[in-house]
Amino acid sequence: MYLHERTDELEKIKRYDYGTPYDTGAVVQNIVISEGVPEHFEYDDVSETFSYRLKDRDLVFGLGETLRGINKRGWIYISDNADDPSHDENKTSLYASQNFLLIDDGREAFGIFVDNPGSVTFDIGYSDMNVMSIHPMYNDTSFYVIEGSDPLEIVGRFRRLVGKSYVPPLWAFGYGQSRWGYKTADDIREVAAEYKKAGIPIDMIYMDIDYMQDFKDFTVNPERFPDFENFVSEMKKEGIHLVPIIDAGVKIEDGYDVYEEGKQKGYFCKKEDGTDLVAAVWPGKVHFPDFFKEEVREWFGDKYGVLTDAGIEGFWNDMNEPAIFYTEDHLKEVFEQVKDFENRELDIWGFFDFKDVLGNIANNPEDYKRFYHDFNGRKVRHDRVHNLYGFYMTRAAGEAFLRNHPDKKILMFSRASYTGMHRYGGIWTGDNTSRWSHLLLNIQMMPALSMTGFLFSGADIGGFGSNTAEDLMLRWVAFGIFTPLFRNHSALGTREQELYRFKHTEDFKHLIELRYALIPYIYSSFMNAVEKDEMYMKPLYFEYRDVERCREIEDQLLVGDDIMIAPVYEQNRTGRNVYLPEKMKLVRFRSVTDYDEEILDKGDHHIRADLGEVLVFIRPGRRLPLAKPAGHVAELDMKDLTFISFE
Ligand code: MIG
Repeated sequence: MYLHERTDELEKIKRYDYGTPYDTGAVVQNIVISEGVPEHFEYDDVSETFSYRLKDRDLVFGLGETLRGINKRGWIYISDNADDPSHDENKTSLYASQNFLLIDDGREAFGIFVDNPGSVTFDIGYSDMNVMSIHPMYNDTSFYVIEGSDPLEIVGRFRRLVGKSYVPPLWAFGYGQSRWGYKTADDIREVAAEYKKAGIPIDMIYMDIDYMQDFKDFTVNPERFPDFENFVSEMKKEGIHLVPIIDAGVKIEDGYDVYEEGKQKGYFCKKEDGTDLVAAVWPGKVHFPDFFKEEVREWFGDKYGVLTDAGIEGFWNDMNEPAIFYTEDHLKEVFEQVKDFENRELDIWGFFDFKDVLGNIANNPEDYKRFYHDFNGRKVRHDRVHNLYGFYMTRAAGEAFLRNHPDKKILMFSRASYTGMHRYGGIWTGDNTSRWSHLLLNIQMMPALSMTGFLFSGADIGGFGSNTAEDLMLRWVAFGIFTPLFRNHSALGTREQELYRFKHTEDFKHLIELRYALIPYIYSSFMNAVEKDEMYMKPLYFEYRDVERCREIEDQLLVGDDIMIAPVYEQNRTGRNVYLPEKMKLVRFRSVTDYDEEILDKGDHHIRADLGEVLVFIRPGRRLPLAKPAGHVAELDMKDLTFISFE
């Protein structure tokens, strides 16, 4: 880029500072601070609220991992990373804070990025249908306004502001099987063997908390996983990468090296009085590493080496909002309160108060005020920078991978996130439920994740909580084959949902084979999005801004530059309505080799799609490459491609 072009480019981004903003690490460009009120907004000093009058035709996109639809109008969203497994439409927060929004009336568009790591409320026409108001809980904010002529240009500019997205190893584009409940090496061997028997391609099996010794990070239970290193290579010979989970909390246990070192070096988060916070998560009592300190990140990041030394090449970081079952201090208070209740005659209201005391122990907001970080020499109470915790845990890992394995890509994705983390890893969207509405939620969340740079992302396919059903699984997999992170995961105690357990094993095999055949397209579209700061999945509107109908299409997506998809996400359907913004070629896949093609005109169509079928629409002048399916990504011949084209 020429210098004058760069200068021009930077002039399209304006930054307004309030209070004393933190250097969160979200932004990688140096933007000079402008005076005055952010363009398009009014600012109220008293309530510390930014407000924008929504025009009738304004569409609002963004916020990454959030609930509801693609157009965010009509609800209130709060960036306040939360471990909440019930993703109902009436909730306001999930595990992520990706404070980028794009507002577009079809003629004029602009983006905003609110760089504030505390809680930020985005009221997008909830309190007043015609007003969008933005209120950070704590004033310390860098507020960016990004100008541009259309949504794609604005997204690109935002993405250059926050830096290049993380790229995983190629094999991570394969299919992965996960479940909370694989307890032994034999459990995992069985999953691998069953996939092989069914002829369903697979590249990863995930290891949930049960592989650890008493839920201690960077340990492996030697009874359940004897000779772990050999097991890792045995699986690798089978073409399978094992991907273990790492949790944020470090178990308090004498003799446990991670605890001992962290304690001795003062690496854990401290309370006001300087003692280490004691919380409880899966391991029982834990301390939380203070990932805000570079030294701590280095130390914790290097610990992943315990597992990479054994041949592990990928991880998922969990419970890093951080999730807190209880803190020791809060529990003490609760017991005191319970005693009070015991000594008084409980009327109905008293009973409800009592229930609240007991029911609000986990992830209690007051607990996030009980500890502090050492952040660039500043002592900061956790709640003011809460949304950075998961980012910095993942950053610890990502920085260590760069340091210790500079020539290698390591798979990494996290549950909690903040903008900037997209440079170090992807995300999965947390504990969804086996519901049809959550398949739609997955479809609608993906383009927002693409906007914010979290390109390597996906949901728990089939649903994490509650029991899945075979038809839901078929439809969800038929969509999941297009998401970069493609993982079937479920919770302990729910119906087992490994694909070989169902009756239509052949259909699942065909779907996963189709995914593998599509990897050349998926991977090159993904890399293109990384390199050019573009979106991997887009709402139709972003490419067909002049086609009126596309303003409201929330259940069809563009994948890369060449195709559109229209997943079926309702039960007992044999097809669905699809709107074509221009003439396209429909390819209805039953398998990689069994498909029919039809050219369809612009407009509305009802299109048949039976269980197990996948609808792909090729745009004019584009073509879809297909590889020959293989059992593992490493066996794919990325050069031996056939093409379905629409001239
Ligand atoms: O409290 O490790 O979102 O994927 O299976 C639950 C057990 C902890 C939450 C994660 C989920 C994982 C589960 N974890």
